[in-house]
Amino acid sequence: MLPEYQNIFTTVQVRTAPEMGIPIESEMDRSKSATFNYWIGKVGNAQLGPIYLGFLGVASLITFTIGFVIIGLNFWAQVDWNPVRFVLEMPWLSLDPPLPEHGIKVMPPLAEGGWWMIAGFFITVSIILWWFRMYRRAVELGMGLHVPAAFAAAIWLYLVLGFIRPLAMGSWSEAVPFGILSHLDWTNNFSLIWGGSLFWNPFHMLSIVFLYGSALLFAMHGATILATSRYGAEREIEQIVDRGTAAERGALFWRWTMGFNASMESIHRWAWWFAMLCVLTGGIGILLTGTVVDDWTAWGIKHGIVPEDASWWPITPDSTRSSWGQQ
Ligand code: 07D
Repeated sequence: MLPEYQNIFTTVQVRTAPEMGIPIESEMDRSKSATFNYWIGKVGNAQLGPIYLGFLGVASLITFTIGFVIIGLNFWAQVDWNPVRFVLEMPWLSLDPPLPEHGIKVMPPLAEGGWWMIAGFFITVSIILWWFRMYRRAVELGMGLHVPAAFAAAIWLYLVLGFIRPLAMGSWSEAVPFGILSHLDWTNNFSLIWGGSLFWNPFHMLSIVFLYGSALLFAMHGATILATSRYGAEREIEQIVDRGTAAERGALFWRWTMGFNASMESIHRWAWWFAMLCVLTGGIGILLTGTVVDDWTAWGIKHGIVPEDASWWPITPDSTRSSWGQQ
């Protein structure tokens, strides 16, 4: 069983004249050449390029670079422009949002959050320009708007975290810092400050359901397609219109193992909804925190979700089965 090839890595790579895509009106927006790369071919399509950039793409890359470099220079200044410390201390470096006393002032002093405002502005502009680029390419290629919709869902959570909620709270200091460990620290503190544990926020619960659900669906779908690719399942479009043995086999496998199966098309609909709902519910949960609900544990106790005696787990000889269980 094991020595048999199980299709884990791509073994066959196409080498031919590069596929240049359809003719477009603005030819100068698309790079002219394309090459093949062996290692890229191991994980995806071996062809590199041509890439379409156009105004939105170029503007997005420029604004992202400006924001990224501002963050980098601030980090570097924090280690006295020492390149070795810059690398070694990278995880601990941070560009923080404005101090609380500046509220939602448009331009606080540079060293007290001003640089964070400027970097955040450029990165946000970059993300929005990239969204428009995706939208335009999807329309021009005659596609549905599913990719820009999914990206917009992620941008919703991003904007709630860094813009909408701080605005609603009246202070940029509520926003997330730019930093590797500092943003984790922020996340941890957010959970502790607003009621001790974000777990009792029902939208955090929902967001986790869709996060874990996405991983489960991805595992099931990826595994099913790879396991039936020996019958051509990776040619998904043909399998949708002309099912043949691969799609039917995958469907049969799940019907036999769990009594129900997605269709070749519906599995992608599930995946799309799960991924979107993860960030949509997440954004709602964050936006409600501190604006509508300022203590999720108290909220949970009030609504019978959280036991008043939080020493329920782990069960020890001394612990009771919680006041919640006995109500
Ligand atoms: C963040 C936004 C979209 C991103 C975009 C990308 C660039 C790069 C580059 C600056 C991911 C733009 C960015 C292009 C810029 C430069 C250089 C998407 C994002 C557009 N939690 N938790 C979630 C779990 C706990 C907390 C979500 C699990 C604790 C807070 C998810 C556990 C505490 C927040 C999730 C757990 C806590 C979250 C994220 C377990 C303290 C959020 C979904 C098992 C640690 C966020 C409602 C996502 C949220 C969030 C999972 C525990 C705090 C479901 C599994 C109890 C403060 N948590 N969490 O896809 O939405 O993010 O909450 O313990 O803000 Mg949590």
